[in-house]
Formats: sequence, structure tokens, C-alpha cells
Amino acid sequence: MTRLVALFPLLCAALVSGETATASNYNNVTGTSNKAFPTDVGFEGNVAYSKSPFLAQNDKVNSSQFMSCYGVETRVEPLHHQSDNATSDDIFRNLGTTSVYHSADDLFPETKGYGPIPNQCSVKQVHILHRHGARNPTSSATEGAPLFGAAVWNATKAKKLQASGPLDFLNRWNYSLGAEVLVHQGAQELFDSGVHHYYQYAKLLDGLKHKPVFRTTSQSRMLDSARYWSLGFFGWDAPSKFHLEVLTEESGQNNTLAPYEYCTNANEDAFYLGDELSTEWQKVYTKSAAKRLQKYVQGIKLDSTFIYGMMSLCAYETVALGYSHFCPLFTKEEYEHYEYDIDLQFMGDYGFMNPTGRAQGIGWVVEMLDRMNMTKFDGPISGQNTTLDHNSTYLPVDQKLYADFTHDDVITSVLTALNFKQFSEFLPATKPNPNRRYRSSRVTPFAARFVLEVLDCDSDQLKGNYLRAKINEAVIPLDKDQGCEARPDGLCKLESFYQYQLKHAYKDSKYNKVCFGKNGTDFTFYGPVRNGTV
Ligand SMILES: *[C@@H]1O[C@H](CO)[C@@H](O)[C@H](O)[C@H]1NC(C)=O
Ligand SMILES: *[C@@H]1O[C@H](CO)[C@@H](O)[C@H](O)[C@H]1NC(C)=O
Ligand SMILES: *[C@@H]1O[C@H](CO)[C@@H](O)[C@H](O)[C@H]1NC(C)=O
Ligand SMILES: *[C@@H]1O[C@H](CO)[C@@H](O)[C@H](O)[C@H]1NC(C)=O
Ligand SMILES: *[C@@H]1O[C@H](CO)[C@@H](O)[C@H](O)[C@H]1NC(C)=O
Ligand SMILES: *[C@@H]1O[C@H](CO)[C@@H](O)[C@H](O)[C@H]1NC(C)=O
Ligand SMILES: *[C@@H]1O[C@H](CO)[C@@H](O)[C@H](O)[C@H]1NC(C)=O
Ligand SMILES: *[C@@H]1O[C@H](CO)[C@@H](O)[C@H](O)[C@H]1NC(C)=O
Ligand SMILES: *[C@@H]1O[C@H](CO)[C@@H](O)[C@H](O)[C@H]1NC(C)=O
Ligand SMILES: *[C@H]1O[C@H](CO)[C@@H](O)[C@H](O)[C@H]1NC(C)=O
Repeated sequence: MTRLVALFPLLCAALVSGETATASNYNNVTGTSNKAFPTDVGFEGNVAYSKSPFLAQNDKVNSSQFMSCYGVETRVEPLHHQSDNATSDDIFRNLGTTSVYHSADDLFPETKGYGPIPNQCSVKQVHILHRHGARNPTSSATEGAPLFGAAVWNATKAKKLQASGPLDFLNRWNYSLGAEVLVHQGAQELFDSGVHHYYQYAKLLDGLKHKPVFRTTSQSRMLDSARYWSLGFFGWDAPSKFHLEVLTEESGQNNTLAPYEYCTNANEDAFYLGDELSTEWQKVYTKSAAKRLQKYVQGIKLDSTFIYGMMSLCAYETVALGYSHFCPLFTKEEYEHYEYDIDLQFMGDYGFMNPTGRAQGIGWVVEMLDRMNMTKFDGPISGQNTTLDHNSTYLPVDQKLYADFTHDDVITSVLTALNFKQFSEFLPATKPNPNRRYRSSRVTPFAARFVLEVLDCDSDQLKGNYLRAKINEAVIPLDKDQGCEARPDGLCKLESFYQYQLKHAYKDSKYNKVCFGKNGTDFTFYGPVRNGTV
């Protein structure tokens, strides 16, 4: 599922332009074009826009609360149901990776009091790994929102659809979402993030001898996300103030912001363990909703994939059209279970529960460590494009601020490669642990950002260089799993972190083996793993 929801790069590249993705039909990937930083490099993925919203007319929510400035309707309350054990009404934080952006304010309560940089510390260098903003779903008609859309259309065409009660709207509803492209909500999220990070870090660009280079992958939503972010950061003339390096998402390309393009096992069915767990869990948590809602519709048999599709429609219609009739159909608890479904997909496909979890993140980690130490790239080669990375035009290491734009799954894999066991719980497909740390809604909602801040300190408590890691503004408490001595403020001595990663990150990823080896010969795994590798 996630494969389709999150990316499915091979299919997308082929579908978009009607071209086949061969090396011969592009010759202008960054570096070979006669321009150093072309932004029109092709491989933009699927591009289809949704129908025009008309929220003024469609939104019937009558609330004493004003709508948030974003303008999409997130005041919709879930269905209130007797057996619902929920404590709050806000379902929009339970939509997993399809949640609108929010800070991870409840993820690490133990470091919550450590927002400001300690006195006598100055920020020296910052690395930002950023997800694209809210987008349309994939156009794959085999799952999720589009699948349910197709079912309704089929039943409508066959004149078999009869809906009533809470589903009465289906008699007049049609699937009207686009595919994969950024929606306006997503543009806003990225613009806001650019503004936010401008205020946080603009000073770090003072005195840089060249235009800063920020990188993105070529898919439309990523490229657009990087652009909106830069508009927020630099202003309307952003393109003249920085270089946007666009790495193509062509199958076989080395692009650390799209590791499934070169880590070939990552695209093998047997490695999509999260999808299997998700299917299993869907059969459990969708049952009562299917039973409850089936009474109101004829012409469609509401199985677990359709219930999942309807819940996805709540998420996607909200960000694309501003409002979704599907949102109030489900209870808060059902949304929590939907959230867990997405947690399973991401942990199992890209995180600690996947054998390629570390390997898919290691490419970026190696680049980051070189930038952190201001040393020229010299491997270990693990998916980087060495032609680009050996050239300081394309991988400068003298910047104090870096920003790379990528996918949710890549952020998940990078956290895994860095051995952030703060997110490593083993998730069973049978029942969520409500106290688990890993929640995709908190870790990789739309417009998620993972930030590493290098600090230079001189006080009695803190002397020398320290590292602070943040996920969606929450300070991650660094500990022994990253080579650090745990501190209440979550900081770590930079050298300890750096040396630990140099020593362990690449080795522990077993990059060559898990990306290119064969199960049963080079290694053996039977299902979800616990350590992000074999
Ligand atoms: C680095 O890239 C620039 C721009 O494409 C090019 O002019 C230069 O020759 C390259 N340098 C090396 C060492 O390849
Ligand atoms: C790069 O390739 C794309 C897609 O093939 C093409 O539309 C564009 O004009 C090319 N741009 C440059 C700078 O060569
Ligand atoms: C909106 O809610 C208020 C307060 O509950 C109520 O007085 C008002 O009639 C409602 N308006 C509409 C159009 O339903
Ligand atoms: C929710 O509450 C019901 C009783 O009201 C209980 O039987 C059920 O186990 C609870 N579910 C969870 C997930 O805690
Ligand atoms: C809808 O109908 C098409 C054409 O008959 C069929 O291929 C497709 O599987 C149907 N989809 C669903 C979800 O029923
Ligand atoms: C409804 O959606 C189907 C499938 O996306 C499309 O073929 C059809 O034209 C739409 N019908 C209307 C009335 O918009
Ligand atoms: C690496 O980048 C160069 C220059 O853009 C490109 O020609 C080449 O195809 C890339 N190689 C791989 C394996 O990604
Ligand atoms: C691309 O990555 C592969 C596998 O990591 C590596 O063997 C190859 O040298 C890389 N190619 C380039 C051009 O960097
Ligand atoms: C890996 O190979 C072993 C031994 O051949 C096999 O039993 C197992 O099912 C395979 N794992 C997966 C996930 O396919
Ligand atoms: C970086 O490299 C230098 C050697 O050039 C080394 O002394 C230093 O400790 C390294 N570590 C960090 C975190 O920069």
C-alpha cells in the first residue's frame, strides 16, 4: 500500500509523460545539462490536478471556532459512538502520513522544556531534511481512495448504487481528486516552513561565498515543495538567490533522496512487509465500521479495503477540496486505528521493521556526515551519485545551512540508519500499543522536517560542540544508541555522535548485501525484522 501511496516511482515515471524511463531519453539531469542547475529535468511523476474546490458552498460545519488560517475544514467531529474510548475530537492528527502539518508537540515530553538554545551556545550549522506538503493520492486504481472512487462510479454506472442515511451523499458524489501533485494546503505548509526557517536560521547564510545549494528530487510535489519553501525563505525572487539542485527520480539513478531507485531489493514485493501487516490489521479494525455502514448502501460491498479507502478520502479530500463528507463517518478510535495502519506500513516498508530500512537511509547519512565535518565526499559509496558528490558545485560542504527535499519514507529510513531507536518499537498487526513512541502522524505528517543543529557552547555545563536533533520541532532525546551520553536537554557531544555514526551507520546498514543480495542465499529473513537490517 505504502508503495503506491507514497511513491511507486517506476510506474509513475512511465505513466506521466507517456515515455519509458530509459537512460537515453534524459540527458539533462543536474550536471550533464549545459546549465549547472536546470530545474526542468523530467521525471516529475504523475501529474493530475483535482477538481476545483467550492468550500463556501459545500462546508456546513457550524462551529463557534473560526476555521484555521489554512482554510481547509478541520473542525469536523468524528462519529460519536458508545464503544468509542477516545479522549479527544481531533481526528486530523490521526491521519498518519496524510495528516496536515503540525508540530510533534506531544512526542517527547521529556525534552519539551528545552526549546531555546542553551545560553552560551551558538548555532553553527544546520541540516534540514524536509518532506513535501499535502498532496493528491496516487492514481493507482488498485487501492485506497481511488479504488473506492472506482467502486462508487462502477455502481453508479450500473444503476446499482443506493445510499441513504449518513451515506446519502454518495448518490451525488464522484471521485474528483487528482494524482500525486502538491495541493494548495501543501504549498501553504511549505511556504510557512520556509518563513519559519528563515526566522530560525537566515543568519547562517551571511557571508557564504556562493549561492546556497538546496536539493530536491524531480517529482512534481517535491520540486514544487522546494520552490514554495524557498519563496517563504527568500521571497518572491527566490530563484535568483539560491541554486535548486534537482536529482532525477529515474529508475536506476543514484539519488539519496529517492533510494528505492537504486536499492533494488527495496522494490521487491517480498520486502514490502508493512503492506502485509497493514492488510492483516485492516481486517481487524475495519470490521465494525463496515457492519455499521453497510446498512446504508447497496451496490457496493464494504470490505476492509473500501473502509480504508473511505478513511483515506477523509484525509485527501480535506487537503485537496477543503472538506470531506467521509470524515464524520468514523469514530475517533477508528481514526486511531487507521493511523496505526499507516504506522505499520511505514515501519514495515522503510523503518526498523524492514531489512532495507537502514540501507535506504544510509546514502543521505553519509552525505550529511561529510557536510557536518566539512570534508569532501569520499564514501562509503551507498547510493550517492559520485559524479555529482565529488564536485563541490553539486555537493558543497562549506554551507552552514542545508535543506534537502524528499519523501516521508526517506525520512523514516534516515532515522533508522542513524539508529534512532527512539522510534524503533516493534509493531504487531494485531493491536496498537496506545503508549507507543512511533506514530507516523507525529514523525512524518505532510511537510515533516528533520533538523540537525550543530551548536558551539562555552559554559560550565556545556563546552565545545554539541548536536541537537529535532523532528517537527520536538527535540529528540539523544542517547547511547547514537553514541551519546543521555542528558535531560537531549543534546549530545557532536564528536561522540559523529564518531559513532562513522563507525556504525554504514556497517550496520549492510548496504550492499540488503540492497543487492538474495534472500535465502546472501541472507535470510522471514518477515518483519527489528533492527532495520538483516
Ligand atoms: C563541476 O561541475 C561544474 C558545473 O557543471 C563543471 O563546470 C566542473 O568542470 C565540474 N568540476 C569537476 C572537477 O568535474
Ligand atoms: C530537460 O529535459 C526536459 C525533459 O526531457 C526538457 O523538457 C527540458 O527542455 C530539458 N531542459 C534543459 C535545460 O535541457
Ligand atoms: C449555528 O449554530 C448556532 C449556535 O449553536 C445556532 O444558533 C445557529 O442557528 C446555527 N446556524 C445554522 C445556519 O445552523
Ligand atoms: C474500549 O472500551 C470497551 C468498553 O467500553 C472495552 O471493551 C474495549 O476493550 C476498549 N478498547 C480499547 C482499545 O481499549
Ligand atoms: C470498475 O469497473 C472496471 C471496468 O469494468 C473494472 O476493471 C474495475 O475492477 C472495477 N473497479 C471496482 C473497484 O469495482
Ligand atoms: C465520475 O468519475 C468517473 C471515474 O473517475 C469518470 O469517468 C466520470 O466521468 C465521472 N462522472 C461525472 C458525472 O463526473
Ligand atoms: C550521476 O550523475 C550524472 C551527472 O548528472 C549522470 O549523468 C549519471 O547518469 C548519474 N549516474 C547515476 C548512476 O545516477
Ligand atoms: C551508483 O551506486 C552504485 C551502488 O551504490 C555504485 O556502485 C555506483 O558506483 C554509483 N554510481 C555513480 C555514478 O556514482
Ligand atoms: C526468505 O528465504 C527463506 C528461505 O528460502 C524463505 O523461507 C522466506 O520465506 C523468504 N522470506 C521472504 C520474506 O520471502
Ligand atoms: C572532523 O574532521 C576533523 C579532521 O579533519 C576532526 O578533527 C574532527 O574531530 C571531525 N569531527 C567533526 C564532528 O567535525
